[in-house]
Amino acid sequence: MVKIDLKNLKVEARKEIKKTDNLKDLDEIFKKYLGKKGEITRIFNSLKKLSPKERKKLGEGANLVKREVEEMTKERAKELQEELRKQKIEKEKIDVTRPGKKLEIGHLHPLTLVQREVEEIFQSMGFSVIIGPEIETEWYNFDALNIPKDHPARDMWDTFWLRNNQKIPNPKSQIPNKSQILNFKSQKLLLRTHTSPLQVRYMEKHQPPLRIIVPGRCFRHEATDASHEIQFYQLEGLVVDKDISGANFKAIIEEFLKRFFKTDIEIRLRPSFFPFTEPSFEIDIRRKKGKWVETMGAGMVHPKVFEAAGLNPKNWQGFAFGAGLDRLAMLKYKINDIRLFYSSDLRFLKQF
Ligand code: FA5
Repeated sequence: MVKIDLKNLKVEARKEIKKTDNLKDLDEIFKKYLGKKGEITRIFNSLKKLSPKERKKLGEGANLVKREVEEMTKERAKELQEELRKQKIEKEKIDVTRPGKKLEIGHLHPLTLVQREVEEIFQSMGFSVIIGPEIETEWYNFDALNIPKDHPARDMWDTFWLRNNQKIPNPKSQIPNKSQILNFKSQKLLLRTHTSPLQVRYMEKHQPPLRIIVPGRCFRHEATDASHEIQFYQLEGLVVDKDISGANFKAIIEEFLKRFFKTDIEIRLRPSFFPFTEPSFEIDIRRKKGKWVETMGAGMVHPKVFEAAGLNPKNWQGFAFGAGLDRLAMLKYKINDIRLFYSSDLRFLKQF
């Protein structure tokens, strides 16, 4: 008879089961003892060769060891599963006391900040904020502002013209009647070169007295440099009433500049020419001892502009101005190149 040391087998199995640290190895150990060719299974298979007495003794002993190995494996499996669960929890644990990762949040563009600040100042002085189209007709951008075709003054505004298939009445093929001629307004499209078209657009629909500002993007087909861009922002201002003078303009602009710059700045008025104002002047601004920056065109509203808007120039007086918002921002933040605003350079933008 083969001597089988069941006690030793059990001790060995227990040692191995205890030592294992993962479920896969545990499964291997289980198979080593109780798999098809396992050590305990082999004992059972050998029983038939034994005498009934020996069979009973060894069978009972092997059964006991089998149950104990099964029991130990079950226990260890439970322990290993519990360890795995703990490890998983540990891994997924969130430490709410740890400092959070800073999220990158966008912020407003310096030109938007300046536009909002300017709007607030003028609103507190009783102005309404109006916006208008960036694509304009030739009529509103030029003709209605007393800048007729072929007039040299048009060259002041290098224009981006748009291709549009507007049917303009051809006097040769179709004789326009009198009202057609009177009502004819050029619908040729362009990118507005300034915000002044809104003067006429607004006065057509609103009876004075009125006080408006119009912030908006303008476009000019010109070479760029440190103070000129092909796109830039203007702020139009228009005040119309029965009795408005240049003194009103000066007071309002001085108040605005004082509140906007909050620091000592110098202003210089130069006589100038705009077809839609008479008299006209240009306003340059500089910070202490700095370079003069041409910032604003202005003047008293020309009678022709009132007429184009359907108002009687004998009844109304007004002043208008058009300031470069980019130039105001440059002066305020000491920026020496307008092109930085449109460069999308985060090193620049993050400073605001
Ligand atoms: C005008 O555009 C007139 N419409 C202003 C005006 C309005 C006069 C109402 C009278 C009454 P001007 O072309 O000078 O004028 O432009 C006005 C301001 O816009 C300039 O002083 C400047 O600050 C700004 N500006 C003009 N062109 C550019 C440009 N290419 N890049 C940046 N800013 C510009």
